[in-house]
Amino acid sequence: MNLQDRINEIKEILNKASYEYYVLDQPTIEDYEYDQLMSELIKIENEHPELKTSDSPTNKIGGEVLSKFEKVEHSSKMMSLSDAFNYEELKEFDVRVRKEAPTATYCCELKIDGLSVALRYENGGLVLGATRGNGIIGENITSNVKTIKSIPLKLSNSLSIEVRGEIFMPKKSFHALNEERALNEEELFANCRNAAAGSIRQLDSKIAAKRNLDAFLYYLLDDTSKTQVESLENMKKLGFKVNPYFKACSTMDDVCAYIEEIASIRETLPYDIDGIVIKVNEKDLYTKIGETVKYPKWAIAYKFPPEEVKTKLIDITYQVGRSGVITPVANFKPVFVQGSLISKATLHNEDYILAKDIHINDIVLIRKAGDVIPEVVRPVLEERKEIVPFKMIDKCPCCQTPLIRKAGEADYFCLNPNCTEKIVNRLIHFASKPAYNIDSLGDKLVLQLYEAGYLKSIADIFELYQHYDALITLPGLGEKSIKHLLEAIEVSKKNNLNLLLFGLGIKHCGAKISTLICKTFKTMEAIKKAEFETIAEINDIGEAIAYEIVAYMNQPEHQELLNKLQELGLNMTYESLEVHENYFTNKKCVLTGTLDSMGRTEAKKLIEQFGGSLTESVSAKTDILILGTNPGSKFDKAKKLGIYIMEEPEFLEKIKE
Ligand code: 0OX
Repeated sequence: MNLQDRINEIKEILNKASYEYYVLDQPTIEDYEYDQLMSELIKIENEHPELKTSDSPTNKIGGEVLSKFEKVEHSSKMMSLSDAFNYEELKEFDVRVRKEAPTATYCCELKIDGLSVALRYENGGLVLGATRGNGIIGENITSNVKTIKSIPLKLSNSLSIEVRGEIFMPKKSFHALNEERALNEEELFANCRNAAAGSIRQLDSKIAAKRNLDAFLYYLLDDTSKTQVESLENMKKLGFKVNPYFKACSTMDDVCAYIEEIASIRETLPYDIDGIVIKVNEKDLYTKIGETVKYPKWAIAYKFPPEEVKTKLIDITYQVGRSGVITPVANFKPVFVQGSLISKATLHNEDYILAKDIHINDIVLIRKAGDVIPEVVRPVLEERKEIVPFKMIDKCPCCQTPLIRKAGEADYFCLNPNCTEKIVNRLIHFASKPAYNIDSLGDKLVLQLYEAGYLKSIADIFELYQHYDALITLPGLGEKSIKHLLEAIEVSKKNNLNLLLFGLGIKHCGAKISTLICKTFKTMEAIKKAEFETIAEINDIGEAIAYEIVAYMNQPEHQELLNKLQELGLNMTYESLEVHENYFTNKKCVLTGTLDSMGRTEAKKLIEQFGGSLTESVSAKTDILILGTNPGSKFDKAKKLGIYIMEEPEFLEKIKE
């Protein structure tokens, strides 16, 4: 047998074995035999690279390392789905559909909680895998898609087709990955979807290959099937993995019964689903029913109500906020809620706890409000064995000062101006992202610098440079990190005035109000002198806010602080920033190296003008790494995390758009 014949033979066995194992879930050959054949093929391809083809099963191991993902235009718009949150909204959908197409029936599918992908095949070979992106332009993730075992690299027919579906990470792989990351002290993924998205965005396909991603396909373009059910059957025949739970339903009542059935087995599924997709089954009705710019009108996603999980309330602890407000916090036995592990939730105040009848040792229901913030729904009274009487604390948990609750207010306050937790939280708030946004000055560092005696007031931040020699000797810090910190502090001094006003932490003066005040008064000098009535007259600002601002500005210690900050060189004027939406809107950017055309401050200003942000360090949350000359370690980290790398010419082009 010549080499080419042997390659063909191995490929055929491996492709068949992969299909049987990963798509049909019916293994036919031993893992050992599979591995041996794979090794033989890798060896042949290494010795004869000219014989390696793009559909070789060795692609499943990964190998290609990209510097960035290229953009690709979709052959037709990749649409998303409009949502229904209850049966009422589903009935309304049904009425809308039947108005255009009275005879319509439905095909129900599981809504896989992953990320959409488009797969293009030419002459039977996989030539492109692309993310949805904005629906018109996505990113080319072909080398990573090729590592997904259930996605065929070659179809049995030499067809040129496009299929779309969902890439996901099975629950088991997600837990294993997070366990490994915990051991390596790496940031954990919040849920299966984030883990899948983080993995598919790896520029090194070898990393993606190790992440055990999987995919269900649900849409075949230019298909001649009469119904969606037929289309799914057709995709199965072509060798694609199709989720087995799809079901034809004639009426909305059948659809609701299907939803109930799936809801009852949801937890036992080996992958996360976040709802049910209901599509009109008859494809010839799609044109008649039509679509909006974003969604097809012939399909809808029913979203499951937020998951509520039982756990034991172990303790109620208390936090002292920057204003001195005392917030009780529920500490419960850690539980997974909608894919993330949580152990704490705010209990707001005494009245909230009393109204909800919450007691330590209760079994409580936890859910994520708005899908993000954990919340204690209620105690499970049927499971209560004893009542541990709840009594709100009467002394500050930090400084033991007796707490005050003003008449008509729900909150207790610690009024001690020297309360450590209060001061530290004030400093943390000042340096935080939404406020003065001092990049390297995170919560832990604020606390460390406070405890070491270098940071007591906001003004101290801007005098830290005087302690350079001492700071570099502090544990965990060194020349590099302190230089970095001092640079970030220096850069921040040019911040717009609204960030400074918000950073001061005046009661009721949040980010939006601060901007409104600055837009009206333009300078800190004018704000200091502003009269109660003038402030209260501003649209959206009432008397309560005006009172707090005037009261703050009238206190001699605050006047002293503001004068000091001015002396230290902080910007005290407001520059109106009309935010124009463009590519950078809501994007988190990091710059490494130097740009030829502008400095860091200018780049930051430009990005912020479009509603984006430029921060110091790369994390999984970074969207774009802007690559200047002589990049540092941020470049390697961004590559590892699969973050989009943007070179200077593209940056300039996108800024101009
Ligand atoms: C899913 C899923 C997503 C096709 C036409 C508009 C949306 N997450 O499981 N999308 C669709 O359908 C597309 N079906 C699904 N099952």
